[in-house]
Amino acid sequence: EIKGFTFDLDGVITDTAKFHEQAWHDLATSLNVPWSAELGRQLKGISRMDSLNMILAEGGHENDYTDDEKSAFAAQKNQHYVALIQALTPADILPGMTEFLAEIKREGYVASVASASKNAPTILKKLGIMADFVGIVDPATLSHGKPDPEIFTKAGELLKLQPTQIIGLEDASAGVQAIKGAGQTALGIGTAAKEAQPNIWFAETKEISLANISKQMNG
Ligand code: B16
Ligand code: MG
Repeated sequence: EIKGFTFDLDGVITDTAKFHEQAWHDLATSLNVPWSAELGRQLKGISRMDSLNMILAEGGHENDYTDDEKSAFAAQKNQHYVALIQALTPADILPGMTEFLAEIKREGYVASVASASKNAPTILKKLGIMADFVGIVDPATLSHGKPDPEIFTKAGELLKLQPTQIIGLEDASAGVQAIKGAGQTALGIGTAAKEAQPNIWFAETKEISLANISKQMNG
């Protein structure tokens, strides 16, 4: 029996991808790396350092910078990103998710956050939904990023539930793989998530409700 939910943040609760993309695009341009929409898509759900390494590789610069220089580039991108997310308000919660969070709270389910973003607490505060979660996994404590199950396993531990009692929500293929690896039921959102064959799938966040989830779980 399902008793809780583990939530990815970017692409599930709010669309911060556009801000990540803007900040990475600017950094790439300053490093003479050509930007493409495809590169922007590939960075979704990927950790900060892995994202930087992908951008450098795209420009053939994988061996051109020291670790210190790379840290400085990542910090520069983050500074820009943090400035952009200051404008977030509760109106930036994706369609249907305010209602879904209220519904699960009303029905007695617990929720936690499994986001690779070190800025997750800032974002949740700006969206006004911090109190809807019993905890947020600190990505600084992780040894492996998604698709490794570690982040969803930790998010499940915060709920004090068994994996079989949990549904994980994700928009990225690597994230769906991570949920399945943690032994939780995977709820995928959008075309990218579909690739990893989630147990439950919705095209858009506005379709997510307890009733629509039960329909898919019971065939
Ligand atoms: P930060 P998620 C991920 O969030 C983003 O999708 C990804 O683009 C970003 O690089 C990563 O967080 C790290 O974020 O630089 O803010 O620590 O989808 O796991 O909620
Ligand atoms: Mg995501």
